[in-house]
Amino acid sequence: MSVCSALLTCRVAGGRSKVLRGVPPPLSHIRLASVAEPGTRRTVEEELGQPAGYLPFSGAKIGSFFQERPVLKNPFLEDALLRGYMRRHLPQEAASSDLHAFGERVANEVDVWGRECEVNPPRLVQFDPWGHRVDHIVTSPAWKRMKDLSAQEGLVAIGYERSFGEWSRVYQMSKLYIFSPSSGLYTCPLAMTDGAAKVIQSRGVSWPVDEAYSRLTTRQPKHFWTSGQWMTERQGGSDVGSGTETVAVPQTDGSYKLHGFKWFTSATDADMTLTLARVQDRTGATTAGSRGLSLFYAEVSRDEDGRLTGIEVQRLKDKLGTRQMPTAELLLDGLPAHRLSEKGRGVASIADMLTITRIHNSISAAAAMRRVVQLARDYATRRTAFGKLLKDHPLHIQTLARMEVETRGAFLLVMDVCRLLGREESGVATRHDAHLLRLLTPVAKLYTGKQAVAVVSEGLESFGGQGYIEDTGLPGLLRDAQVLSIWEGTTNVLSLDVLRCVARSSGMVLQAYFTHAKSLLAGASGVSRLAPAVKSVDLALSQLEVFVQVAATRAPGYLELAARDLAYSLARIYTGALLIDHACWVGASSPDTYAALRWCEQDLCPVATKQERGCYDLSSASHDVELVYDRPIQG
Ligand code: UCC
Repeated sequence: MSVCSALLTCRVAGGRSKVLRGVPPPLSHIRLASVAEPGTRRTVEEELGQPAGYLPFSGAKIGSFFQERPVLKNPFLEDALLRGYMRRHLPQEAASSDLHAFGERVANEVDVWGRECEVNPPRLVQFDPWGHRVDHIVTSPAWKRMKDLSAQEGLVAIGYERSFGEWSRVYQMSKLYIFSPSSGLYTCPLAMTDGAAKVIQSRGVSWPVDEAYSRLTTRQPKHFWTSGQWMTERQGGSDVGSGTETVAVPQTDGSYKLHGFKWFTSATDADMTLTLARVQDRTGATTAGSRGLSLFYAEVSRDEDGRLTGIEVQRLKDKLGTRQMPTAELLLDGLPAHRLSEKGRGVASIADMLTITRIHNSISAAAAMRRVVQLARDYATRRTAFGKLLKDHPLHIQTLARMEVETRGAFLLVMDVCRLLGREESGVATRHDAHLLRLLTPVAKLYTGKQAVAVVSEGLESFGGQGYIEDTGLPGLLRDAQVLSIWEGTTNVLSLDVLRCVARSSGMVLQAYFTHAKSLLAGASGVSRLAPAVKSVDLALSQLEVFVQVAATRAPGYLELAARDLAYSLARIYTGALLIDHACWVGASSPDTYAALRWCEQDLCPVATKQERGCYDLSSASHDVELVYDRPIQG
């Protein structure tokens, strides 16, 4: 018997062999049994002196080949565009060495926690063994570790410390970009925490929110708080002006008690929340619509019996994805709260939070694309099909390259929004920057949210059937991506928000857009390798200008029908200009140029193309209705 055989089996009484449990079968030995050509080598059975056809329950019998898994490497080191962008805009050693170290931590430590959050989702314990209501949301140890890590790494704090001046937001969001796909969705509470800190800072850090502000922005894990953002009620989360039923009953000390039902509250294990409610007057009456809404601050606390103060957790939501994170239905039954806004200014006051959470959403979308591309390209160096590695199949690499172009575009678009946010917060923003930030925030959110689903879905396909197998962790990427186009404003709601900000600014946001997009092309004049891309963006900008002029003369319904295509056009053209600008940078690489050229090959201005085809005429709207409600002909 060979040494290998001796390791694999041992003789027991009666002359039978048994496989030793827990001993990994040596590959060379198994191959001998399974692939040896007849007559050339002896089988295991022959070596052991067993009759031919003997079938032990052996690991050898499930075959010897196993597909190699994709390996997550340091997501900072692996990302050529992120590193180039940082070298160009934030070359300080302190920033890049922190990103390098954090990338190492994400790959080697945090990613496993993220997976633990997925397989060990939160659960609700409503009653203690003696029947008392406790409403404990039990989360995994990994979820709790994410909270400590977030404080230590300054994932919210960096935005408020502003150590890198106007580039602080870019730095903070770069860390979140590296973290997001491994975070077990902890980026969701961080988004709302950041949004709450921003609202408090904008309104002035004073009682009753001064302590909250310091806790939201601390690096001390023991002091760190997260915040919720409870906006969605049973009637829906888009039209909050008419959908909010929660009332705020004034108390004699100037505070309020909230009564209502919040239908979708994410990261419900938060320490505090910002929420909207209608202040009751002395007769108990409230004002309807947006003008009746005010913004409130409430802490989530427990009384000495362990009961939540003024809150009952009705149930946890059973969601398609984001299962790592508790999302609950809450009955507010006298929740103590403080009004933060003037009466009736709730929506306008929470808008700062919406800006921040929408930017976080866009970062998570770009990060999801980046992660699936990183894993897919690693896998392509390991998996063989039709006689060669996937990376040597040009069609496979073409597919990955298309995903890469989308990912690069998303990254540059989102980072430009972060750049504008950083400028605004450090006091160097011009009016033009402020207009651009207002316009591009919904544009980036809606565009990247949609593209994330498409790119991650394509990414799963590049793993073949394994991309569809739950415990590879890959399907979770797609489930989690799907929410990015839904929460924080759906694609259509944000498209209408784009129209609204154009109207409210009397077109100034568009003026800023055209001026800045053209200035991004300036560096490329005379750069022949980029000429086709520059020509496409130039043409698309002219088409967009014509569209805007024509649309301004039409009835409002015309613009509403065009809203989504307009938002897509704004995203594609601006992203094309950003890719061109980046490719002109002295440190740019030839893939940067190639990505710009490829991006600009698509229809950059679909709103003009569809306008030409009459897609927004009123007759189109009625044809759409007929088509959607087409019924079989009777008889
Ligand atoms: O369900 C949810 C999920 C929670 C989980 C969060 C996790 C996030 C993690 C992401 C990272 C992984 S949250 C709820 C989702 N719902 C929304 O996002 C709301 C969607 N709907 C809208 O955005 C609508 O456009 C509304 C609600 C804002 C429309 O309401 P109104 O009342 O019709 O608003 P108006 O009249 O357009 O605007 C009222 C005021 C105006 O200011 P004033 O009065 O000074 O003129 C607007 O300029 O608010 C201002 N305003 C804004 N300002 C409205 N929207 C904005 C904005 N986006 N930016 C700046």
